[in-house]
Amino acid sequence: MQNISKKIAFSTLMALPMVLFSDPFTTHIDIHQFLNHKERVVTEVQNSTRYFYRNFFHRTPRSYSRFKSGIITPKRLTKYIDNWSKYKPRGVEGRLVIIQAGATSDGRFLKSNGRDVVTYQIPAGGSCDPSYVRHDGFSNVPGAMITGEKMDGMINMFHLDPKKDFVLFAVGEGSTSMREVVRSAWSLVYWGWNKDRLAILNGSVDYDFSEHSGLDKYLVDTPDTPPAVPSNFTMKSLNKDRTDRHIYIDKMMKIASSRRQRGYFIADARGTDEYNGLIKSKTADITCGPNHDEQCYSPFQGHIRGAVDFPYTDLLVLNDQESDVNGDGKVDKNDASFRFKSPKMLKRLYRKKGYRRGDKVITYCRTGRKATLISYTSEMILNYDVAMYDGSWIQWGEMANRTDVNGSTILPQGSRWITDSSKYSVNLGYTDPIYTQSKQPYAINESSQSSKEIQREDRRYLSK
Ligand SMILES: [Ca+2]
Repeated sequence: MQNISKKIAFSTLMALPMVLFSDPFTTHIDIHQFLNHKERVVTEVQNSTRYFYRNFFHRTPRSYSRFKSGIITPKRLTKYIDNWSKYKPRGVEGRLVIIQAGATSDGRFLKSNGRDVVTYQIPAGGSCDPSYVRHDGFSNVPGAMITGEKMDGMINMFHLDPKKDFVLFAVGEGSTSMREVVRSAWSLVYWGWNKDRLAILNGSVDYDFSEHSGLDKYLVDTPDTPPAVPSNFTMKSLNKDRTDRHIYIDKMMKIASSRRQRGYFIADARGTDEYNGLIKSKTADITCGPNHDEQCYSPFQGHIRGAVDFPYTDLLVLNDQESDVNGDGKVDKNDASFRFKSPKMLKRLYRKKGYRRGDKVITYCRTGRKATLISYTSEMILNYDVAMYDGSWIQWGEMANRTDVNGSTILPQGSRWITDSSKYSVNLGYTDPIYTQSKQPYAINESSQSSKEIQREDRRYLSK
């Protein structure tokens, strides 16, 4: 025991100079900066300290077979299903609630036992609704994080006890609903769900439980029916505020325009062509043009200054097909596992993209779905500090001093919210004519001083 304490004390001592003086935050702090930017420095020291503690007590396992939450293997899941009370992670009191997005290609679901393991189905599209909009105080954010009320509605639909139950999300088939499933899991993280009681099945049910795998005995034809009457739980009872996992356009502009962006690793999850501004970023709606029946595009393309090209598919294994899991008569990339790469490979991938130890990961994509895979990986697998710019390109790419085909000016010249300048964006390309939703649907409040209203509202909800 004494030896261990000595070892810990020694390691702490050795690590202390690192916390105080090492990158990414504190290398170039001199006394003037310290006096001028005391608050910033304090935050940065706090960040470094938090990073140190996160990583001192947490070591990412090399293989997913050791994960009991966050992301789990089919083998772990079969143990959970076979004998939940025996194999459940320590400290979990409640049930295993499996939420499967869509059936497998032959219409099947993970089996339950009607007692402490239940399986509910959600539509393959998950909880994702791009027409869901919230206002951040400056403009609308299409497809924003759901409100606390909606979150509570979701947990109560399935009687999820936020203080007891373990929730496992599983994708029925292929990769298409992966984004929505991870977004759902991320919403639980954001609203404070205990991370030790949350997981995603690594790979689709189709792949993991195919006949080929020998695990198809864990599949049944019908999922459980959700209770008829909703329960009355609330995420407020967890007393956990993780609203800092999302940032908004004002903060993103500050980070984008800061000179060296030291301490940030900004990941653009959309795809290389969108990153390079080579293809037009579409919005979900077909309400543009003079007759309001044309595809909407963002007025300009490119990426946020300092962001790296980090397509979310880079996180996944897309070439390990072994058998015809989707039953279309051929074995091709659509039969791949879509599993997450191993933690070791992910770490290497982040490093290759430019992540440096202690960086805060900032993620975005077009609507905030693809980017959640990077957010989730950072938070739940690698234990990196992460925040998501939820507005993403659907908001960012709109904020120009341009006139759309309907004759409306989006932002007036000189507005502090204009993002199509080299100060904020790179690889600028323009859509012409501008098929955009323009000012009205975005409800731009140009004179707004900040864009923190969603965060404020969510904090108010949690403290009520
Ligand atoms: Ca196939």
